[in-house]
Amino acid sequence: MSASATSGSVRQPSGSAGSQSSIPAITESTLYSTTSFNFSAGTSTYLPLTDFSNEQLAFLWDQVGPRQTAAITTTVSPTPEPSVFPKPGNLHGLVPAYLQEVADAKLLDDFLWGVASAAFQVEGAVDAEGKGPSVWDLLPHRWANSIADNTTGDITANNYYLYKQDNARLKALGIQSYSFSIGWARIFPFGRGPVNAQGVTHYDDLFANLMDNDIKAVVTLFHWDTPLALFNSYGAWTSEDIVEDYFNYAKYVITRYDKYVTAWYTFNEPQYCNWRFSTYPYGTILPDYNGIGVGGGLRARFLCGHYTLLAHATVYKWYKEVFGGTKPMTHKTSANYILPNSSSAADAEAVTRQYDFDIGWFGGMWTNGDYPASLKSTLGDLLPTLTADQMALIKGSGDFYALDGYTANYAAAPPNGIAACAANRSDPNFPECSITSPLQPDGFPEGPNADAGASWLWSTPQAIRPFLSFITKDYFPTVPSIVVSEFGFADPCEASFNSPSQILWDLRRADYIQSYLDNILAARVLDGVNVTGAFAWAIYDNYEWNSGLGTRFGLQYNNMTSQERYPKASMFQFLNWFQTHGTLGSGAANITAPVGKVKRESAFGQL
Ligand code: GBH
Repeated sequence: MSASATSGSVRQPSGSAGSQSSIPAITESTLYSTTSFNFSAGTSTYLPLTDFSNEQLAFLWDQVGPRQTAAITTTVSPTPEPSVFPKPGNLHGLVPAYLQEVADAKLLDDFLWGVASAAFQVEGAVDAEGKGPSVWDLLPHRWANSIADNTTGDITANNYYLYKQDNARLKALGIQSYSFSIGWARIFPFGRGPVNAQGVTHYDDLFANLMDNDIKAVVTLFHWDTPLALFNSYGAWTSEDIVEDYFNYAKYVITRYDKYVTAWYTFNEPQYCNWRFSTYPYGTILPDYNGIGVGGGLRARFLCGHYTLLAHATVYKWYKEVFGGTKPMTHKTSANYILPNSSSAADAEAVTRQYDFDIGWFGGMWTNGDYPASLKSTLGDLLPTLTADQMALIKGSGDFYALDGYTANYAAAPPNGIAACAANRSDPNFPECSITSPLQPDGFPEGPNADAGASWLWSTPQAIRPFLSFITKDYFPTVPSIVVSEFGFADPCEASFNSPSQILWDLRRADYIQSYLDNILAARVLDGVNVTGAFAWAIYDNYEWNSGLGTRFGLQYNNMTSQERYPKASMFQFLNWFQTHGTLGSGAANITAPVGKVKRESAFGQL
């Protein structure tokens, strides 16, 4: 790979930034600070957010601590991709089709499909070109042992500089769409205030490059990387101030990039608000704000959810009614298929409660805008009340349902009973009051388990078919269409292998993908579910939150030292599926790999 200077290879911002152009830009990435961040002061009191100087930015980076820098720190011009990739052959072909009933079925051309990522997990370039820190830049540096392998996201896949090669690879593989997120603190280093022109230029060029490669952009505005300055100044998602700051950020991004975007997600998985918000180390490395206090998990969780919902709905309304946006917009939902552990009424209620807390909590757009009754009665004053105006805002604030549905669970009522649990905030199973398990009622695992760093994940690809029906026909009958916005698998111990030859034949992931996609297709053509898209997580190995770099979800192996990517067998499984049932993008390389099904003819003659 050859590196070329950023200034020569990056396009200048084009198009109008509207009224935003009067906002002063941060011009320099050179960081300097004459003061050091004082942890004891910072965790006992709020830090006012009135100073948007470079020095103040450096002060924020002091809070994070020393960062790592990649070997490559300028945008790399792509080299040609192979016209044929190394791929599975005749001695172990791809996993055969699971569902003969849909073996010949085709998707419509407008089916949206591709691979997914998120800014923090793939970009690296942690403090490059004027970016501000996000809370996820802070945590791995300062929260001792919070990351399984004690790695940081400072470099990860270095996509910030390698995106041109990455996009060329997507094109060569024939992938139609790329689902990725924008880093809020790249555009607004302080979360609000001045726009960082260099960060904007980066995304300008990313969008332009995707267009040049005929890859559709599916964009998430927020995937958990909250600007750290907003934590320092008011506690981020526990304060209603976040709604306005998020709104301003969203307006900026949407105004600038709407013309390049095929579908918008306001938020990734608010269920994990906003990824372990309620368990952040308050009072030690983050301020103990708003009287929520250390251990105030539930209050933080539901306040965060509340402001997330309001922020989502505020952006949606503006997008449709003021901006006049026509692209489909929604938020992504994290939820898994739930089966009752027995035929008892109590276990059936446990299933319903689990769904209420997973998908009902953020499902107001498909109902009257309110929280489910079970949440209101169980949580009491832990759940903020929605006013009539807020409910009206939330109701209808989505154009389609986006499901990140990876796995399944069995649910049982707790031994002391649901009523006793729901009445007691100290009960270990409060507030769901349902106990979930990956074990079948007979004790056998529901499917093969993933890597230990994703112990929640079990390969249960057949669950997606009834789940899609359940969501769209039973739980939210008003849903017009549904996209599986993430699904994927982490093969056990992949990170402990040290050569591509051991890594590339990722059988569990390949098997999961084939069966999962077959079941999506069956939901569509046999069950009549209007499922209109599917995105595999992930484009390549990346930074898996608390599991760090040691748990891998990629359909491409990424060598984190050389930053070379290699498609795994699962990638060819994925591409083969869309070649069979849909369409691959123009300009694709020859990606055809043999399927290991029993045929009359094979490479070895009659079988
Ligand atoms: C997705 O979440 C995320 O959107 C994506 O960023 C992530 O990389 C991908 O999954 C793979 O994990 O640690 O036991 O508390 C999927 C939903 C939410 C499932 C957090 C795991 C933590 C379980 N995930 N959850 S636990």
